[in-house]
Amino acid sequence: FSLSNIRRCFFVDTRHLTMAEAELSCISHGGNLASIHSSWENLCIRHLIYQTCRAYVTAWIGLFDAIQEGKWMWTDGSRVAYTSWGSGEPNNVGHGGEHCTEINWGGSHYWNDIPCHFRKPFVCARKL
Ligand SMILES: [Ca+2]
Ligand SMILES: [Ca+2]
Repeated sequence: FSLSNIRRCFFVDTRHLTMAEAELSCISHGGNLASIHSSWENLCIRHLIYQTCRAYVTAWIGLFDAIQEGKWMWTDGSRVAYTSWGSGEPNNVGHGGEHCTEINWGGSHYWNDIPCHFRKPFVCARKL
């Protein structure tokens, strides 16, 4: 689907990797971890995860604040204009902080910040 006239192809990888490993995998396929810029895109990506995994499993997206706490950035360099944090998130409460983001938090449309070394499936996006 398209975003601001930028067409992108999305794909879900079901391997459980750390956020950095997931991003490097997306890069090796010519993309980045998915950035999300509207509730519509959030919905579409959740649908794609459901189609692939038969459940709304939690998965990495490309949002991180590892460079400076509270300064959220997308790995593809796009501007952070939309977020869907769950209630009380991002809370940065994990041991060593929480600087990476999972989608489908609680099986719902919310996001949660979690430690980047956790292993999760992930969603890549590549510009067409
Ligand atoms: Ca953080
Ligand atoms: Ca959190």
